[in-house]
Amino acid sequence: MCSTCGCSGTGPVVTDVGHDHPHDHDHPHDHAHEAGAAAAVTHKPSTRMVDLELDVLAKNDLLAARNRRWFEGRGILALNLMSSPGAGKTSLLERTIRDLSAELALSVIEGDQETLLDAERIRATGCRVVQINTGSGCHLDADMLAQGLRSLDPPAQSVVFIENVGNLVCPALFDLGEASKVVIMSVTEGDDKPLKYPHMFRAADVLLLNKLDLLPYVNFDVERCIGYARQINPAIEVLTLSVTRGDDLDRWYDWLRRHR
Ligand SMILES: Nc1nc2c(ncn2[C@@H]2O[C@H](COP(=O)(O)OP(=O)(O)O)[C@@H](O)[C@H]2O)c(=O)[nH]1
Ligand SMILES: [Mg+2]
Repeated sequence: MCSTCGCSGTGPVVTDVGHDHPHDHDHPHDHAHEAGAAAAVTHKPSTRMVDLELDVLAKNDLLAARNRRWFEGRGILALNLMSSPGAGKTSLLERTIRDLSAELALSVIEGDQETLLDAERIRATGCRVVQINTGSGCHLDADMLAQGLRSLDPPAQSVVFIENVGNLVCPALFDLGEASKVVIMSVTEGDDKPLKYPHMFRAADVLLLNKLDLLPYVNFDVERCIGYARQINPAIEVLTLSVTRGDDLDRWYDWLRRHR
Protein backbone atom coordinates (compact mmCIF):
# COMPACT_ATOMS: atom_id res chain seq x y z
CA MET A 1 0.00 0.00 0.00
CA CYS A 2 1.05 3.61 0.38
CA SER A 3 3.88 2.96 2.76
CA THR A 4 5.66 1.04 0.03
CA CYS A 5 4.84 3.40 -2.85
CA GLY A 6 5.48 6.51 -0.75
CA CYS A 7 2.28 8.25 -1.80
CA SER A 8 1.24 9.54 1.60
CA GLY A 9 1.27 13.32 1.61
CA THR A 10 0.50 16.19 3.92
CA GLY A 11 -3.28 15.98 3.47
CA PRO A 12 -5.81 16.69 0.77
CA VAL A 13 -7.00 20.03 -0.60
CA VAL A 14 -10.78 20.17 -0.92
CA THR A 15 -12.16 22.68 -3.42
CA ASP A 16 -15.83 23.42 -3.77
CA VAL A 17 -15.90 24.26 -7.47
CA GLY A 18 -19.36 25.74 -7.12
CA HIS A 19 -17.97 28.72 -5.13
CA ASP A 20 -15.99 31.76 -6.26
CA HIS A 21 -13.27 31.50 -3.64
CA PRO A 22 -12.09 27.93 -3.21
CA HIS A 23 -10.65 27.42 0.24
CA ASP A 24 -8.12 24.97 1.53
CA HIS A 25 -8.57 22.90 4.65
CA ASP A 26 -5.75 22.00 6.98
CA HIS A 27 -5.82 18.58 8.51
CA PRO A 28 -3.89 18.76 11.74
CA HIS A 29 -5.69 15.70 13.04
CA ASP A 30 -5.00 13.47 10.07
CA HIS A 31 -3.14 10.88 12.11
CA ALA A 32 -3.81 8.16 9.59
CA HIS A 33 -1.73 9.97 7.00
CA GLU A 34 0.97 10.85 9.47
CA ALA A 35 1.26 7.18 10.25
CA GLY A 36 1.37 6.38 6.53
CA ALA A 37 4.08 8.99 5.94
CA ALA A 38 6.13 7.65 8.81
CA ALA A 39 6.02 4.22 7.26
CA ALA A 40 6.84 5.61 3.84
CA VAL A 41 10.26 6.91 4.78
CA THR A 42 11.57 3.55 5.95
CA HIS A 43 11.09 1.70 2.64
CA LYS A 44 12.05 -1.52 4.41
CA PRO A 45 9.71 -4.40 4.98
CA SER A 46 9.50 -4.70 8.75
CA THR A 47 7.05 -5.80 11.38
CA ARG A 48 6.69 -2.19 12.44
CA MET A 49 5.77 -1.08 8.94
CA VAL A 50 3.18 -3.84 8.62
CA ASP A 51 1.76 -2.75 11.99
CA LEU A 52 1.57 0.84 10.76
CA GLU A 53 -0.14 -0.26 7.55
CA LEU A 54 -2.72 -2.22 9.52
CA ASP A 55 -3.19 0.76 11.81
CA VAL A 56 -3.81 3.10 8.87
CA LEU A 57 -6.31 0.69 7.34
CA ALA A 58 -8.07 0.03 10.67
CA LYS A 59 -8.49 3.78 11.29
CA ASN A 60 -9.72 4.21 7.75
CA ASP A 61 -12.27 1.42 8.26
CA LEU A 62 -13.67 3.18 11.34
CA LEU A 63 -14.07 6.45 9.43
CA ALA A 64 -15.55 4.58 6.46
CA ALA A 65 -18.14 2.99 8.77
CA ARG A 66 -19.05 6.49 9.96
CA ASN A 67 -19.46 7.67 6.33
CA ARG A 68 -21.58 4.60 5.57
CA ARG A 69 -23.93 5.35 8.47
CA TRP A 70 -24.13 8.97 7.31
CA PHE A 71 -25.10 7.88 3.78
CA GLU A 72 -27.58 5.31 5.05
CA GLY A 73 -29.21 7.82 7.41
CA ARG A 74 -29.92 10.09 4.46
CA GLY A 75 -30.87 7.41 1.96
CA ILE A 76 -27.92 8.42 -0.25
CA LEU A 77 -26.43 5.94 -2.72
CA ALA A 78 -22.64 6.46 -2.78
CA LEU A 79 -20.59 4.82 -5.53
CA ASN A 80 -16.80 4.62 -5.61
CA LEU A 81 -15.59 4.71 -9.24
CA MET A 82 -12.08 3.37 -9.73
CA SER A 83 -9.91 2.69 -12.78
CA SER A 84 -6.59 3.30 -14.44
CA PRO A 85 -6.12 6.88 -15.62
CA GLY A 86 -8.09 7.44 -18.82
CA ALA A 87 -10.47 4.45 -18.69
CA GLY A 88 -13.39 6.87 -18.94
CA LYS A 89 -14.61 7.65 -15.40
CA THR A 90 -15.25 11.35 -15.99
CA SER A 91 -16.70 10.71 -19.44
CA LEU A 92 -19.11 8.17 -17.94
CA LEU A 93 -20.15 10.69 -15.28
CA GLU A 94 -20.66 13.49 -17.82
CA ARG A 95 -22.85 11.25 -19.94
CA THR A 96 -24.74 9.79 -16.97
CA ILE A 97 -25.47 13.25 -15.59
CA ARG A 98 -26.71 14.41 -19.00
CA ASP A 99 -29.01 11.41 -19.36
CA LEU A 100 -30.28 10.94 -15.79
CA SER A 101 -30.21 14.26 -13.95
CA ALA A 102 -33.89 14.91 -14.70
CA GLU A 103 -34.71 11.61 -13.02
CA LEU A 104 -32.18 11.33 -10.15
CA ALA A 105 -30.51 13.91 -7.89
CA LEU A 106 -26.80 13.50 -8.64
CA SER A 107 -23.60 15.04 -7.31
CA VAL A 108 -19.92 14.24 -7.66
CA ILE A 109 -16.75 14.18 -5.58
CA GLU A 110 -13.69 14.26 -7.81
CA GLY A 111 -10.34 12.84 -6.67
CA ASP A 112 -7.13 13.70 -8.48
CA GLN A 113 -3.59 14.44 -7.40
CA GLU A 114 -3.67 17.90 -8.97
CA THR A 115 -5.92 20.28 -10.94
CA LEU A 116 -9.63 21.09 -11.00
CA LEU A 117 -9.94 19.81 -14.58
CA ASP A 118 -12.36 16.96 -13.92
CA ALA A 119 -14.44 19.08 -11.55
CA GLU A 120 -14.70 21.75 -14.26
CA ARG A 121 -15.93 19.09 -16.71
CA ILE A 122 -18.59 17.99 -14.23
CA ARG A 123 -19.56 21.57 -13.40
CA ALA A 124 -20.09 22.22 -17.12
CA THR A 125 -22.93 19.69 -17.00
CA GLY A 126 -24.64 21.75 -14.28
CA CYS A 127 -24.02 19.10 -11.61
CA ARG A 128 -22.87 19.89 -8.06
CA VAL A 129 -19.20 18.90 -7.65
CA VAL A 130 -16.34 19.13 -5.15
CA GLN A 131 -12.73 18.41 -6.08
CA ILE A 132 -10.30 16.76 -3.68
CA ASN A 133 -6.62 17.09 -4.64
CA THR A 134 -4.51 14.48 -2.91
CA GLY A 135 -1.07 15.93 -3.76
CA SER A 136 1.27 12.96 -3.72
CA GLY A 137 -1.50 10.63 -2.51
CA CYS A 138 -2.64 7.93 -4.93
CA HIS A 139 -6.09 7.24 -3.48
CA LEU A 140 -8.98 8.83 -1.61
CA ASP A 141 -9.49 7.72 1.98
CA ALA A 142 -12.53 7.86 4.23
CA ASP A 143 -11.37 11.01 6.03
CA MET A 144 -10.86 12.89 2.75
CA LEU A 145 -14.31 11.81 1.65
CA ALA A 146 -15.85 13.05 4.91
CA GLN A 147 -14.22 16.45 4.32
CA GLY A 148 -15.48 16.51 0.75
CA LEU A 149 -19.00 15.62 1.88
CA ARG A 150 -19.06 18.50 4.37
CA SER A 151 -18.48 20.83 1.44
CA LEU A 152 -20.73 19.00 -1.05
CA ASP A 153 -23.65 18.61 1.38
CA PRO A 154 -25.61 16.24 -0.89
CA PRO A 155 -29.39 16.10 -0.45
CA ALA A 156 -31.20 13.10 1.03
CA GLN A 157 -32.24 10.34 -1.39
CA SER A 158 -29.59 11.41 -3.91
CA VAL A 159 -26.72 9.62 -5.66
CA VAL A 160 -23.11 10.65 -4.90
CA PHE A 161 -20.50 9.52 -7.42
CA ILE A 162 -16.95 9.44 -6.07
CA GLU A 163 -14.32 9.46 -8.82
CA ASN A 164 -11.23 8.03 -7.16
CA VAL A 165 -7.63 8.82 -8.12
CA GLY A 166 -6.74 6.88 -11.28
CA ASN A 167 -4.91 3.67 -10.54
CA LEU A 168 -5.80 0.03 -9.97
CA VAL A 169 -3.77 -0.44 -6.77
CA CYS A 170 -4.23 1.71 -3.62
CA PRO A 171 -7.87 2.76 -4.12
CA ALA A 172 -8.85 -0.91 -3.79
CA LEU A 173 -7.58 -1.01 -0.19
CA PHE A 174 -9.37 2.02 1.21
CA ASP A 175 -13.05 1.63 2.06
CA LEU A 176 -14.78 5.00 1.78
CA GLY A 177 -18.15 3.93 3.17
CA GLU A 178 -19.62 3.62 -0.32
CA ALA A 179 -22.50 1.26 -1.10
CA SER A 180 -20.69 -0.22 -4.10
CA LYS A 181 -17.29 -0.19 -5.70
CA VAL A 182 -17.37 0.21 -9.48
CA VAL A 183 -14.22 -0.63 -11.44
CA ILE A 184 -13.97 0.70 -14.97
CA MET A 185 -11.61 -0.87 -17.49
CA SER A 186 -11.21 0.01 -21.13
CA VAL A 187 -10.32 -2.33 -23.96
CA THR A 188 -7.08 -0.43 -24.62
CA GLU A 189 -5.63 -1.64 -21.30
CA GLY A 190 -5.20 -5.34 -22.15
CA ASP A 191 -7.47 -8.21 -21.14
CA ASP A 192 -5.09 -9.53 -18.45
CA LYS A 193 -5.59 -6.68 -15.97
CA PRO A 194 -7.98 -8.56 -13.62
CA LEU A 195 -5.21 -11.12 -13.03
CA LYS A 196 -2.50 -8.48 -12.58
CA TYR A 197 -4.51 -6.29 -10.18
CA PRO A 198 -6.60 -8.89 -8.33
CA HIS A 199 -7.20 -6.75 -5.21
CA MET A 200 -9.13 -4.22 -7.25
CA PHE A 201 -11.24 -6.81 -9.05
CA ARG A 202 -11.85 -8.76 -5.84
CA ALA A 203 -13.06 -5.61 -4.08
CA ALA A 204 -15.33 -4.44 -6.91
CA ASP A 205 -19.06 -5.15 -7.05
CA VAL A 206 -19.35 -4.30 -10.71
CA LEU A 207 -16.97 -4.08 -13.68
CA LEU A 208 -17.77 -1.64 -16.47
CA LEU A 209 -15.79 -2.62 -19.57
CA ASN A 210 -15.59 0.59 -21.61
CA LYS A 211 -14.52 1.72 -25.10
CA LEU A 212 -16.10 -1.22 -26.92
CA ASP A 213 -16.05 1.02 -30.02
CA LEU A 214 -12.24 0.55 -30.12
CA LEU A 215 -12.37 -3.26 -30.26
CA PRO A 216 -11.61 -3.39 -34.02
CA TYR A 217 -8.30 -1.61 -33.40
CA VAL A 218 -6.90 -3.39 -30.34
CA ASN A 219 -5.90 -6.88 -29.38
CA PHE A 220 -8.44 -7.52 -26.62
CA ASP A 221 -10.54 -10.60 -25.92
CA VAL A 222 -13.70 -9.51 -24.08
CA GLU A 223 -14.69 -13.01 -22.99
CA ARG A 224 -11.19 -13.76 -21.72
CA CYS A 225 -11.16 -10.52 -19.69
CA ILE A 226 -14.56 -11.28 -18.16
CA GLY A 227 -13.40 -14.83 -17.42
CA TYR A 228 -10.34 -13.50 -15.59
CA ALA A 229 -12.48 -11.04 -13.61
CA ARG A 230 -14.85 -13.86 -12.57
CA GLN A 231 -11.89 -16.12 -11.73
CA ILE A 232 -10.80 -13.44 -9.22
CA ASN A 233 -14.32 -12.52 -8.10
CA PRO A 234 -17.12 -14.95 -9.07
CA ALA A 235 -19.77 -12.50 -7.84
CA ILE A 236 -18.64 -9.52 -9.91
CA GLU A 237 -21.31 -8.09 -12.19
CA VAL A 238 -20.03 -7.13 -15.65
CA LEU A 239 -21.44 -4.55 -18.03
CA THR A 240 -19.82 -3.80 -21.40
CA LEU A 241 -20.35 -0.37 -22.91
CA SER A 242 -19.00 2.50 -24.94
CA VAL A 243 -19.49 5.85 -23.29
CA THR A 244 -18.66 7.93 -26.35
CA ARG A 245 -20.75 5.89 -28.81
CA GLY A 246 -23.50 5.27 -26.27
CA ASP A 247 -23.53 1.45 -26.54
CA ASP A 248 -25.43 -0.29 -23.74
CA LEU A 249 -25.58 2.72 -21.43
CA ASP A 250 -29.16 1.73 -20.63
CA ARG A 251 -27.86 -1.33 -18.78
CA TRP A 252 -25.72 0.95 -16.58
CA TYR A 253 -28.67 3.27 -16.01
CA ASP A 254 -30.85 0.29 -15.06
CA TRP A 255 -28.14 -0.83 -12.63
CA LEU A 256 -28.22 2.65 -11.05
CA ARG A 257 -32.02 2.66 -10.81
CA ARG A 258 -32.01 -0.81 -9.22
CA HIS A 259 -29.45 0.24 -6.60
CA ARG A 260 -31.27 3.46 -5.79
N1 LIG B 1 -13.09 5.72 -28.00
C1 LIG B 1 -13.55 5.94 -26.77
N2 LIG B 1 -12.96 6.87 -26.01
C2 LIG B 1 -13.47 7.08 -24.76
C3 LIG B 1 -14.59 6.40 -24.27
N3 LIG B 1 -14.83 6.82 -23.00
C4 LIG B 1 -13.89 7.74 -22.75
N4 LIG B 1 -13.07 7.92 -23.81
C5 LIG B 1 -11.93 8.83 -23.94
O1 LIG B 1 -10.90 8.42 -23.05
C6 LIG B 1 -10.16 9.56 -22.60
C7 LIG B 1 -10.10 9.55 -21.09
O2 LIG B 1 -11.42 9.72 -20.58
P1 LIG B 1 -11.71 10.28 -19.13
O3 LIG B 1 -13.18 10.26 -18.95
O4 LIG B 1 -11.00 11.57 -18.91
O5 LIG B 1 -11.02 9.14 -18.24
P2 LIG B 1 -10.72 9.09 -16.66
O6 LIG B 1 -9.28 9.46 -16.49
O7 LIG B 1 -10.99 7.68 -16.27
O8 LIG B 1 -11.66 10.05 -16.00
C8 LIG B 1 -10.87 10.78 -23.16
O9 LIG B 1 -10.19 11.20 -24.32
C9 LIG B 1 -12.26 10.25 -23.52
O10 LIG B 1 -12.87 10.97 -24.57
C10 LIG B 1 -15.23 5.42 -25.11
O11 LIG B 1 -16.22 4.77 -24.80
N5 LIG B 1 -14.65 5.23 -26.35
MG1 LIG C 1 -11.26 11.64 -14.69
